[in-house]
Amino acid sequence: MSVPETSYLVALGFGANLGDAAGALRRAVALLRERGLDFIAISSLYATKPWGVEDQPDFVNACALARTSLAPRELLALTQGAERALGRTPGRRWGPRAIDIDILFYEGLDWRDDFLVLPHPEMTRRAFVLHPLAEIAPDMIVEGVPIHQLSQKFGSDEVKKMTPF
Ligand code: PH2
Ligand code: MG
Ligand code: MG
Repeated sequence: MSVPETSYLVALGFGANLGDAAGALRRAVALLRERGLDFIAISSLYATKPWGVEDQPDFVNACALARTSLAPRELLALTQGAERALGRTPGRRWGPRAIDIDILFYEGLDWRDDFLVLPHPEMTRRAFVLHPLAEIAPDMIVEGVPIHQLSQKFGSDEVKKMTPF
């Protein structure tokens, strides 16, 4: 008989703005699932205006909730391996990308090292994260405030819901 492993709730953010961006997000979820991540909820796809560097194509974004028994750095290795497998190449900060998979939140954890900061330090400033996440985790609390409340600070003009995932 085996003892069940403890698992933790995590939130992931997905984005892409090169080539078939919607397809890249779907392939990313399929690959992470194949590699053992247990998805609980996935938001709609959203068409979003580029943030940070504005002179680039619009993005497709989505967020997901999953359960994992991986430690944070192991989860980061998983997401970065999936990015590479899906054709992500090094590029400029906030610039165009074939796929981006960010760990936004890890249950019960405030974490900071040279490679990973949790919760994601920019997530509360990004409508392209807050709108999709509010769809699947409105009551999740980050920096003391529920996601649905944080998302209301932003109009929906730069973030348009497209289709179910
Ligand atoms: N990702 C970035 C920089 N800017 N803008 C949007 N709309 N969506 C993104 O996913 C995004 C961005 C760097 O990760
Ligand atoms: Mg990112
Ligand atoms: Mg990233």
